[in-house]
Amino acid sequence: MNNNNVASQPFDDQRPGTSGLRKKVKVFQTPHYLENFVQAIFDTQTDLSGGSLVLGGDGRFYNREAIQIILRMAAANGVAKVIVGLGGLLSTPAASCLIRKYKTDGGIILSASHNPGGPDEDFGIKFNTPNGGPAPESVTEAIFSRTKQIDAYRITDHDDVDLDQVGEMRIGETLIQIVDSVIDYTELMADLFDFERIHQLFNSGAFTMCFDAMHAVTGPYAKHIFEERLGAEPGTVINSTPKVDFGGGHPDPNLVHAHELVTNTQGHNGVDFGAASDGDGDRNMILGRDFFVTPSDSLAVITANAHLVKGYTSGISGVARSMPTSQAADRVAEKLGLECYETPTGWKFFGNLLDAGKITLCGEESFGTGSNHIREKDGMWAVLFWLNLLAVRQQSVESIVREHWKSYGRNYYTRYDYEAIDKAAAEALMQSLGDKLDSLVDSDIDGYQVAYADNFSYTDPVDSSISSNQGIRIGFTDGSRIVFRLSGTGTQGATLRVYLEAYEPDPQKQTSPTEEVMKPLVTIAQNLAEIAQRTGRTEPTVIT
Ligand code: G16
Repeated sequence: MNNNNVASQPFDDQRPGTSGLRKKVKVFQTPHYLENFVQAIFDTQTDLSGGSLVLGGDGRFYNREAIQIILRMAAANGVAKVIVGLGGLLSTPAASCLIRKYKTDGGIILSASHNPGGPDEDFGIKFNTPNGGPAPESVTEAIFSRTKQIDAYRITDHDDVDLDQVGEMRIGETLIQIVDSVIDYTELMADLFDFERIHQLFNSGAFTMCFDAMHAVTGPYAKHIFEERLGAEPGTVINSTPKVDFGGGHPDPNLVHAHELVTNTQGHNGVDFGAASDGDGDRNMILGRDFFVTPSDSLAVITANAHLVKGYTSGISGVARSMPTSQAADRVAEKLGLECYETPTGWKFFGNLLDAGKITLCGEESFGTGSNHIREKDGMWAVLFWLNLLAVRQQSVESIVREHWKSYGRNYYTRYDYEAIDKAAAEALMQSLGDKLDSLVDSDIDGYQVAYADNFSYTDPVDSSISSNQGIRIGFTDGSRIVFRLSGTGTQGATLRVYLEAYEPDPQKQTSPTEEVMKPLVTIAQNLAEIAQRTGRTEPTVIT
């Protein structure tokens, strides 16, 4: 076995975005591209030499090839042990679970999350630190700096490892353990949730569910947990076989892309409970019969009801939400006397708060919810939380949410995405909006009084690091809000996200359709940002 030092040259586009480095597969297949980035991880995360690593991905096209390359590089870089998911598969939450459980020096997760997969689609890679969470900006910036200087990487000559058998093998001195992460992950879930009670709910014969794995990584986890452990009817989990191209679909659990699931929840024969997860299993969507729970509301309901769920009965320390997420959770926190933190978009910003015990629960409008059990958002966890809640409260999803609105008011919410727009035009749009902010404060726009207008900047309460330029917020005196941001996960041009929120405290007025309530705010947002003039788009690509 030879360790080779392969000469290379830096690529200038390897700065990780909101969640790791995401590019088209073709870019990752460029000679030395993946290798350079991985070498930058090994060069900057020096504990990995002589240490241990978790490795796996969401199963998308190029997952297996990338794993073989990384294993050979791990061996050449002196990693003592690599724990790999069976078949190269690890959901992002399961990877976080393994890193924490086996106390490794970090993990490499291969995923482009909810983005489509296939030879012409997306791939991604990210490093998670020993707490199990996405690397903070200090680490991703160090990795990026290294990619700009790199001139060689180390790789061992070795045949491909068999990823499809649980067991152990070696590449030189490096021990490779292939594990079935479904077992470790299920154990963690069984600690947090009342599996017996959920089993009774399924056994009652009066409760039906559909879970859409979207041909992505949660299939094996969901089949095992829902159907084998909790007694849900066979067939409860649909699209359960992970595929390299996610069956040609877009593994994004929202009303647009999980249309099969949505149909299954509609009408008299609709199931009582519907849920879906994304490509790498960290996102979730929650549905009742003919009823959609916004991710922001889901976080608020979970926070308000945590005391009813096994792993959280002793209370929660605090809650956090990303800035564009609706303020529904803030209202619950206020009532419960809890701290509620507002962080920039990106799960990595919750890590310090969780590690310091300042929060127990956190969530994002982008279909992410989680707790201190790991350091990633966790799709299956959110679904199990709702199942446990339904089993305890013996009410429908809709009645739980409507009761919640009665107590706390309703935060209507919607997001408009303008995908793949010209990058320069998107940046100019944000710049021009930013220039207007001072003049907007206290002004009246179409009858809405502006209370504040700023560019969000976050000072981490634990390490005092500052993240500025995190999105433009325009808040109105009636509690409604418009937020503008450019996405950090797209792989083509720029994606403009417009987040809209309106607050309705009066239960009599909480039944209006979201589109209707949002109309005036949509018009304000489109005019203020001059979206059509600057991007040529009169309609968003996706509304969620
Ligand atoms: C990632 C991040 C999330 C973020 C989402 C969208 O999720 O982990 O924190 O909310 O991207 O980010 P953006 O608005 O910048 O596209 P995932 O599920 O894609 O890893």
